[in-house]
Amino acid sequence: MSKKRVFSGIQPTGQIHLGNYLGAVKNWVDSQDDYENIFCVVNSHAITTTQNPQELREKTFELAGMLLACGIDVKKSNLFIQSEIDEHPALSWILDCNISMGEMNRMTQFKDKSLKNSKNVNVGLFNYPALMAADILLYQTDGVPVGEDQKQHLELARNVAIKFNRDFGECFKIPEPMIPKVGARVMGLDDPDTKMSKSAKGANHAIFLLDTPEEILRKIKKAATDSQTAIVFDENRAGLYNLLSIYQIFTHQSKDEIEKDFEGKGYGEFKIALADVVIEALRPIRQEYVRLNAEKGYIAKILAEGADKVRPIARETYQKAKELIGLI
Ligand code: ATP
Ligand code: LTN
Repeated sequence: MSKKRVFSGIQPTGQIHLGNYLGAVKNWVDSQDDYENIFCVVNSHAITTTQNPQELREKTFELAGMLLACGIDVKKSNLFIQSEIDEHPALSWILDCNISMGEMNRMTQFKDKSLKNSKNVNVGLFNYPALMAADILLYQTDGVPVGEDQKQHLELARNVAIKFNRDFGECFKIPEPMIPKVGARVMGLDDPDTKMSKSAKGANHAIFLLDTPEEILRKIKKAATDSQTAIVFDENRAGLYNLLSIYQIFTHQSKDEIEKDFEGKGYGEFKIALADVVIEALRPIRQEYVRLNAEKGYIAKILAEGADKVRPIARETYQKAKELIGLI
């Protein structure tokens, strides 16, 4: 039986952090054997917010290197740059013409991002979910591994696919969201009520995958908790809950085991244990990143090969959509 296909994307908008890693990238890596995998550096999405052109180019290759360092294996997965395949914006236009203003207006990420980028609220930012739907639908995707924050966008992708298939004839597979049970929403260390984000300011907000051991320890020591003492999983104690969830993912222990190990111990001791676990998990990624980054030509070759492999799938779907809608 052939494997199901997964597709996911990540923007080259800044340094990749523990939220991106635990919510998405780690799951891509861990399930590479189970699926046919397509992963994409979505640089066209990145220009919905202001970018410096030269920096964007660099960050695109750096992010691809980072994904390889995290364990994306090109023998098992295709990795490519979104802008290398013209069918993404082309299909996005057809989808635009099949999404109502009302549905697009409900997207909460647009509201959040337009508040954060009030000087540059452009039409692309509003249309962002249509381009994301095109990314997914072009590849006849079965599953989309993402963090919790992308749930609403995936629902829109499903809805537009269902509507198109109904109105014009069978064209797109209806994709299923794949959202992890733990790690789907890693919160900011300085403010456990907001999700960890690349764009948030604050020196202690996020742990980046390239942080040094010293930086990781410092940030975890400073992480916001509360005035209680017991180390237990309690969703009402958001700061501690966030730290415990990170610990749980890296140690693969059950909640009971973790609570038992820290019985009678304080925040200080738990934070040091957590920092140790995170430092050791990220150490090989950082080392591999440094090694790979010295080989820019290698990364460019991987990306070109990835695009060449998936392009025929995108072309076939786009051609079908065009025909069904009467564009040729
Ligand atoms: P940010 O808001 O941090 O700038 P973003 O929203 O631009 O990031 P991407 O970098 O495109 O997001 O996200 C890549 C993947 O990481 C997506 O699957 C997204 O759901 C996931 N992700 C982003 N932030 C978190 C988080 N705090 N917790 C879990 N998953 C996350
Ligand atoms: N919007 C996503 C990034 C993204 C994506 C995709 C994720 C763009 N296209 C297709 C999954 C599938 C985000 O995380 N901000």
